[in-house]
Amino acid sequence: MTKSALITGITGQDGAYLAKLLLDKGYTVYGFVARRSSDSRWRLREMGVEADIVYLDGDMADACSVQRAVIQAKPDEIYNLAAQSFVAASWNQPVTTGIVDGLGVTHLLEAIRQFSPHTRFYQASTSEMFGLIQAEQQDENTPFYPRSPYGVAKLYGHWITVNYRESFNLHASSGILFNHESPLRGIEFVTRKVTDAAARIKQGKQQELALGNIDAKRDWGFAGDYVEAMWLMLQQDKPDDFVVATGVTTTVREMCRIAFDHVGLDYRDFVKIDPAFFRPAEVEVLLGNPAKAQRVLGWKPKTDLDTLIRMMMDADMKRVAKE
Ligand code: NAP
Ligand code: G4F
Repeated sequence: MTKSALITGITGQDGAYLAKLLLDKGYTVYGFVARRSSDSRWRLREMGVEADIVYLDGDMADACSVQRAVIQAKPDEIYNLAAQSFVAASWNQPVTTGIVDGLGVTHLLEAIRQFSPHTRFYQASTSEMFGLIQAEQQDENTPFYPRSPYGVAKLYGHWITVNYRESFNLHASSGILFNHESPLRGIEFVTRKVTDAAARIKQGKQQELALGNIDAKRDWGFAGDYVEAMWLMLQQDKPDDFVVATGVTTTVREMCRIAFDHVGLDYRDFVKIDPAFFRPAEVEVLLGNPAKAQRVLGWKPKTDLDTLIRMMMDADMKRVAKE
């Protein structure tokens, strides 16, 4: 029988990759979409799936709309990807971030508990919950120490997912995903900011690139690989929490080198450090241990950072040339 899934945050990077993955598997896909004044479906068009989705409108801050969507879809699976996901913005919008990324999770879990308890639930948790890291390599047992309103809100979302699993026996799993990128990544995140700028500089449309802390280290993977891990979590008999990462960490500086190198430029000639891009509290380094995901889910990342950055550079070179 055809399975069905409801994806919140379907218009985001991961939503677009996940929608394509599920449609390719034969799912009926419902997309929970917030009303915006301008087009937000461009990623779904890029993936060629815009017309294949059943859209349900609402907002994670609005419990009534969340409840209505769950009742209308009564799906086999819900993937909660909706969030104010930009860490830097969370200091300027701490309350919205708390409501959408934190309480919004309860809106969904409560709707599932009351109206659709058979539904399996995936929560988009994050390595930002590790923040000021308490172990050199972070796994499912590493204590959390969030460093931003975003990290704090996500930690609430994570624990309420665990709590509803334990309290009400829901099939609710949490993916603690480390940074993952793609040509569909938002332009404000550092990898896309760099690949877009390198393409513009190469094509004479920009002169320099202002960045913040380029000594920060991240464990970067490819979004297309990571949505497979989300799906695998909901195919298990037992719900659980899983770290999804590559197990390799790299500085922003080295990522710049790879991107500029790909178009024959030296990043040192163009990157300027601007204090405006430093954060009130920084997560200096993240490095995940995906051993449990590999052992239980049979998941492994397929794309290394070099390949990922080259893929993003190629896409940005083409897009900038067309502008
Ligand atoms: P993204 O591109 O920023 O997408 C976020 C999505 O959430 C968009 O569809 C956005 O809609 C939607 N959204 C925001 N506020 C909403 C609201 N109030 N009501 C309903 N929808 C709302 O994020 P992403 O990179 O795909 O990440 C997906 C999820 O994984 C997020 O929860 C993020 O926090 C988490 N995560 C991401 C990473 C990563 O490295 N990418 C790592 C760990 C965890 P609009 O398009 O209309 O704005
Ligand atoms: O690309 P970023 O903005 O991503 P960040 O903060 O790691 O968050 C992303 O990954 C999380 C998973 O760990 C997700 F939960 C979250 O939703 C999001 O997807 O910044 C990466 C690093 C930071 O250390 C930042 O300080 O790059 C550093 N950086 C240096 N200069 C910069 C810049 N980041 C941005 N965005 N812009 C800069 O100019």
